[in-house]
Amino acid sequence: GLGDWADVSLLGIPLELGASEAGSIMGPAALRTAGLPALLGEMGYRVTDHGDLAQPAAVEPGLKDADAKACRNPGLIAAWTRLIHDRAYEMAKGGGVPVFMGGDHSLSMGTVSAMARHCRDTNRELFVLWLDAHADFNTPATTPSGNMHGMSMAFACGEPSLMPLLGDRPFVPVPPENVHIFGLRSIDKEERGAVRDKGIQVVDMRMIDQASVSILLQGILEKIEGRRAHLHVSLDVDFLDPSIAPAVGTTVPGGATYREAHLIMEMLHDSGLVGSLDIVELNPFLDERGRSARLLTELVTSLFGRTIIDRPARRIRVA
Ligand code: HAR
Ligand code: MN
Ligand code: MN
Ligand code: MN
Repeated sequence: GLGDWADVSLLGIPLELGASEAGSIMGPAALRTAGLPALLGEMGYRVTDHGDLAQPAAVEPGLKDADAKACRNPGLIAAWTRLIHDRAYEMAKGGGVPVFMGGDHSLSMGTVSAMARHCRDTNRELFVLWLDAHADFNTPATTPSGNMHGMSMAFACGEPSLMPLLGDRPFVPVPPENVHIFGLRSIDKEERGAVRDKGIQVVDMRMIDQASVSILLQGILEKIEGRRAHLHVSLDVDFLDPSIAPAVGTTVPGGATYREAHLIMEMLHDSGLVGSLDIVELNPFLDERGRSARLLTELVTSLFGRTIIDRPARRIRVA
């Protein structure tokens, strides 16, 4: 509840097996080097750093044979998904705001499913803000690449062919109408059909150009405000324009600017709705003198209430 606003729980998830390009295994280390835990501490939060998860051994993923063949590393992604889900669920139960430092976007199969389960336990509605150039709504049957980071939103919404990845954990799907993809500018043909048919809410880059981040995000927040809600924010580095955040394997031109990204974080802070955060796809091997890691760290401080000048205090609310 509101009382535990001051607690932040950090977890490093050094996972790169969901992507084709190696390097996001170093993401948590780069965010630590950029000073994320220390800065949150200096801002007055009680920060608990749970360290990095250790790579689990592969499990039998339980997918149909053809589906397992269509995916890269399904046995390891299944093992990671279960491990991440278990830890994220425990962190949510412990109170405070969990911040998951990735690692590629397949980690959100574990974090979002854990937040959905936690919300069911606590009688809250889960909303997801997916800040990403991509929809990540592929399935083993539609994936053009086999990369499972392109499937995590489909999993979280209950894609049947992916369900075995979670093993015996209770699966709670996110209602597709509660999912807001924001910043979309790269989507595969079949993914596009699925996003439309499921009723996923999409703000693409053209809409942002025409209507502004401010108006479009305000609309989403107004829909959520006043409900018993938990907003999970999943920040994919490729949401940002590659000119300001080059450290990602799947850059797409035409992304969010520096100020658009900060404004989103500032508005999210003021909403008091954010209950948990993923920072994903940071690939420090592709960075330029740490600038992407530093920008992400800055964005997180904006989400946690850093302002340019003094404003009336609003605190992040813990769902
Ligand atoms: N849509 C493509 C695929 O599924 C690319 C997905 C890239 N995903 C990420 N995360 N980088 O958003 O292969
Ligand atoms: Mn993504
Ligand atoms: Mn992406
Ligand atoms: Mn909670």
